[in-house]
Amino acid sequence: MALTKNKAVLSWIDEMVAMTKPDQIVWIDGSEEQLAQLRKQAVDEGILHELNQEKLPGCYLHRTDVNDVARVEDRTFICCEKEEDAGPTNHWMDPKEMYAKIRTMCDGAYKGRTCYIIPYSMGPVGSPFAKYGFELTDSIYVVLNMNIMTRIGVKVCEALGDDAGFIKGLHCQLNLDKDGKYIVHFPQDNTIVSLNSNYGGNVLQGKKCFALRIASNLGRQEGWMAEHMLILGIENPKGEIRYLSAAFPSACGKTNLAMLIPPEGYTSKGWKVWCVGDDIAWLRVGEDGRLYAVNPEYGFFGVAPGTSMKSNPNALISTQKNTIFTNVALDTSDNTVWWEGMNKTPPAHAIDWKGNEWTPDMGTKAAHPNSRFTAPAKNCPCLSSEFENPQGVPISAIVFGGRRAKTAPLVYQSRSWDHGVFVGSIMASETTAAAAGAVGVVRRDPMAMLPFCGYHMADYWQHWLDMGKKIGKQPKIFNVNWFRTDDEGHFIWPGFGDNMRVLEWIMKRAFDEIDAVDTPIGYQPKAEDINLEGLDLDLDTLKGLLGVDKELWKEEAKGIREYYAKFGDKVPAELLKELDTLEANLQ
Ligand code: OXD
Ligand code: MN
Repeated sequence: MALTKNKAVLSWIDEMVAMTKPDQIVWIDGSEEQLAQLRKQAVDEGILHELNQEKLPGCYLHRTDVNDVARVEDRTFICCEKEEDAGPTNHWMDPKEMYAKIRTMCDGAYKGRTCYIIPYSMGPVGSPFAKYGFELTDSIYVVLNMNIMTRIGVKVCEALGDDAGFIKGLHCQLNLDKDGKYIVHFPQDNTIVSLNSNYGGNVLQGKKCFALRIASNLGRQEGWMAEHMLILGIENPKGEIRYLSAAFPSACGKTNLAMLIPPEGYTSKGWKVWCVGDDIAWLRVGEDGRLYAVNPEYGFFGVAPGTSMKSNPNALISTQKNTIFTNVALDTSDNTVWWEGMNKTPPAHAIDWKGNEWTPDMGTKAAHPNSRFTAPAKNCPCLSSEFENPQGVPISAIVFGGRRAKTAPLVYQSRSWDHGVFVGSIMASETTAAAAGAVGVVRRDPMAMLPFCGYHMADYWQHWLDMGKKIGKQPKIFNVNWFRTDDEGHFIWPGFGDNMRVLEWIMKRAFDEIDAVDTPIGYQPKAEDINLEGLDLDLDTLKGLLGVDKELWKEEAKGIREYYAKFGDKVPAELLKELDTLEANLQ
């Protein structure tokens, strides 16, 4: 029986059902009883493998199709009316043409299958930040993952009531055709369609599709921001908690930073870090003029390889119950999971992510490098008590960062909000040897939103500038780089928990508690103001890490100008002015 009487919801579902022609329709009510039955069914059908329930209670393993292991950016479309509104960084197709294609591809797509209807909320149900959606799917895996990543069920329908402002989502697995994948967004009618995939980032629509691509459009219209940012709180020895949000491209340690454990010299004095979110932040101006952030998600969809008790104990502990693992290895000795970087001793025998027998001498990876855990946020030992706060947390600092071998210093602060927007717009990472292609190539990823901004990137920068004018008490904006290397290519800064030393300076700056040095690129710490106690790194090395090489930055400025040229005359004048200032400062 339908869980809502909302006419707009029901008529859209009727339309989808007429097109996809399912054998059965099941509304997901969010009850433990229904979820338990679906888990059992998934195990019986071989969709999930039940792991050792003593060691990993409520945990399951899933393997995707071998050609369905990551987000597919080249198959991701923003179908707004005009191509120029999608901008040069998005793929675009005419909405009429795309709808016609979808109608053909989805005609009878659910024949012989069940259509699961998932009512879900991004943000705490009832929060002024929250937005509601429905995802129709023929995948039990999606239902069970959505239950971890979002708030689902009857309560969502009740909170929506008769409102027509919901997000419509259709997911059809079809035959997982590797060349037929489509991840499509229609911002003008808040609709998402995912075809031929069953990989999380493509089909758990609440995450990238809704909370970033569609929500970035909603935020622009409604005056708020949807960002690819972690949110964390830093508690000082006085018990005050100050919050920051931070954007980094993939493979820069966002989940690790979000769950950071400060070094011993800090913890012994009472410093703590609280995680509010590890991937997405929705930001609004509060009545007091401050910027407030909510994590719209309910769980973590983290990369498993490299997660260990050393690198990120909080993440590993989060995965020890009620978690779905995808494409990790199965340790056959005790029916648990393993991945590269979990510990030093691989299992003597495992089943790899493709489902094949595996032994360490084979020289292949047991877990896919993008294998994932879907873990409830509630499992995280350092989850902030404000996680469910419907109003969100007040943000005092915004941090951008990338992976740069030489150019970007360990940390610098922008001179103003507009300069901070410039700093975000020029974010970049250098490709590493780990990825195919040339090493050291700069890939620009403004605000870490390159694959997630649902409209023209230059309009998005303008939105940032406009938001700055609405925020009475603007957070200070910073840039960090944990990845400077020495001449042999070794990282100089220890990273992980020691990043706390930089965050401490950032927060002091955000509260005007410490001086800084003015440099051509912005404000920087005096080396002695970064706490090095207990760290095997001397002041001169730190000075090197903070150094700004003018020649490299002149090259950088050239690269930025070339990058901006891609966006034509849409680049906001404020950003061009900041670029002029940077160039002048470097002379
Ligand atoms: C990403 C993710 O790809 O969070 O950014 O999964
Ligand atoms: Mn992400």
